[in-house]
Amino acid sequence: QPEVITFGESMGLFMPTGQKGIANSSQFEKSFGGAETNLAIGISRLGHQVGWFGHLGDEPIGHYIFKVLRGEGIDVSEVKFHEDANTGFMIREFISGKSSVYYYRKNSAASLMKPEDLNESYIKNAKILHVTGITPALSDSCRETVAKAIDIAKSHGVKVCFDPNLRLKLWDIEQARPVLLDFAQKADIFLPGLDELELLYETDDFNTILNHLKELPCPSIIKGGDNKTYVFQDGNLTSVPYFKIDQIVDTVGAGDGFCAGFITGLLENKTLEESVKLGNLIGSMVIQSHGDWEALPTKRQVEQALGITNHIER
Ligand code: KDG
Repeated sequence: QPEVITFGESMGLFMPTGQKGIANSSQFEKSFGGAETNLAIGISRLGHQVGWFGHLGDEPIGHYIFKVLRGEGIDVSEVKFHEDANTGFMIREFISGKSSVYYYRKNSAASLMKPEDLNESYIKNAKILHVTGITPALSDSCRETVAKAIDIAKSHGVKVCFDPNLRLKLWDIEQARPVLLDFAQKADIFLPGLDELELLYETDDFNTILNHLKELPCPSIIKGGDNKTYVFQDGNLTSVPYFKIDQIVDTVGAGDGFCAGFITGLLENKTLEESVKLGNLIGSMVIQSHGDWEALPTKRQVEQALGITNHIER
């Protein structure tokens, strides 16, 4: 039985292999990504039982994602395949140090998810349900599915972690704001980025943001502020510095890696600050490599990075 359950859309990911952008490249690397599958892979590699579900197309990309997730040790027993809808995909390019993502996910299999698909007995036995603000942006039925999953979790005492993961290519801030703030209000842990809070609360004044967060009934973990992650609980603000790294290669997936480390900390009964430290470490490892989830470390790699065990080269 998974300790953590998460769900959402996972998509094929194609990236030009060389330095050329999408339009001029003739070779592309194939992978896949999705905030929730990135998180699930991260938690599984750190040694915990995790389940992911979502809808995939009954075609090669859907099968490929399913097999990799199963190979990573993730419980995929609740995944559904569609014969009449495809897995979404995205193409991502890096030009002059900037990444741009183009989505091909309208009417994807994942967007057809609906509340009736949820298996209450599957969710109720978990310790944590992790949801993101990407899923409610996909369709009305996806938004209702997230709302129902949160209700199910809460009625069974399953903790809800919520990462707003604001994607302005999927909906505009006016549409997103009421939905994301409603989910934040229901969460047991809110995991926003500082840039997202500035948009959600329409201010770049940190104190004003904290005043808004004070109204939420749960702690907020604020990612991405000035090389540190903030913990804001019961009006108290603390912070945990980022790990120093030599070179940032690709920041996509860092937030999901952070959440994977943070949630693993919670599962291991660490304090919020200790959990954030693990989250920061995982995030710092993800950004040193291309791809959303490939560089997520195993438990042993984390112990080596922290100097708890030695790395023997040969
Ligand atoms: O956090 C990384 C995700 O943004 C990426 O994997 C793709 O889930 C994704 C999305 O919808 O943007």
